Amino acid sequence: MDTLNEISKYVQEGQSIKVRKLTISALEKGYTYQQILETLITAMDIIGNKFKKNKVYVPEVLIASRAFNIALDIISPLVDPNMSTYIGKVVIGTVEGDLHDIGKNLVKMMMVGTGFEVIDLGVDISPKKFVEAVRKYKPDIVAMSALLTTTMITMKNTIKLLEEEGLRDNITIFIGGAPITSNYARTIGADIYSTDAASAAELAKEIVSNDS
Ligand code: B1M
Repeated sequence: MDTLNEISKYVQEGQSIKVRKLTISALEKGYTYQQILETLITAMDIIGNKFKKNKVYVPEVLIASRAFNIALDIISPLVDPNMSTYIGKVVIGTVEGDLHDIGKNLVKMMMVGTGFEVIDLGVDISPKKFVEAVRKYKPDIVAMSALLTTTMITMKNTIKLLEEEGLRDNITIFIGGAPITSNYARTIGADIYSTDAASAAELAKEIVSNDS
């Protein structure tokens, strides 16, 4: 079995230590971070489909996700921009009640790679915490991720609170995640929406470039 197939197998099995070693070894062997990333995403897709069909359960998915995030941490520095390419600041988080962070972490990685400074608030972020972060960091973009239909509403509540606090006008609100649609984004007054991490970074770059 080649290294990428092994990474896929051990991500699916949630074997973090093996995934860490194999990711480092794959880089040493000359595999690119893109090849490793594709492998990780495919492995998560396989786990996701098994989860949907009740062939695996939350604990298995959780340990697979940990293994995924460990590998992502190893490859992330490879997409760091050099300082001269800095294009703006993003505050990102997964909304309150939602613990899914793989998609958010991918968006963060791609945005960093595009030249953004990204402040990652983590998961389960309330409207109040987003507001505090906007006051503290003064970002160009607030990026929110949601994977549950039940937590999408927090995006709307966050926008509302930013408006009430007089902070809405100077920032771009970017939302995404599997249940989000362009129609939903429009309805709640978000500025941009995207379906995947790569286009998220490109769109964010376009927005900031048009503003300057
Ligand atoms: Co959860 N889960 N989960 N889960 N989980 C889903 C989302 C689900 C669809 C599974 C299913 O098929 N039934 C379902 C949601 C149903 C719904 O609401 N419609 C579900 C459920 C129900 C639950 C629990 C309620 C299960 C339970 O406890 N009974 C529970 C809720 C916990 C909570 O959050 N409060 C739960 C728990 C978990 C784990 C903790 C076990 C784990 C998360 C671990 C972690 O993230 N660290 C987990 C996982 C991994 C999944 C699945 C299998 C995979 C999600 C994922 O990481 N995909 C998921 C099923 C599935 O999607 N097939 C599922 C890979 C990732 C790369 O894709 O996150 O979509 P994604 O991100 C994409 C795009 O959406 C986009 O870019 C990314 C890549 O290009 N994107 C953005 C994401 N954020 C963006 C932001 C942007 C722009 C683009 O701009 C800001």
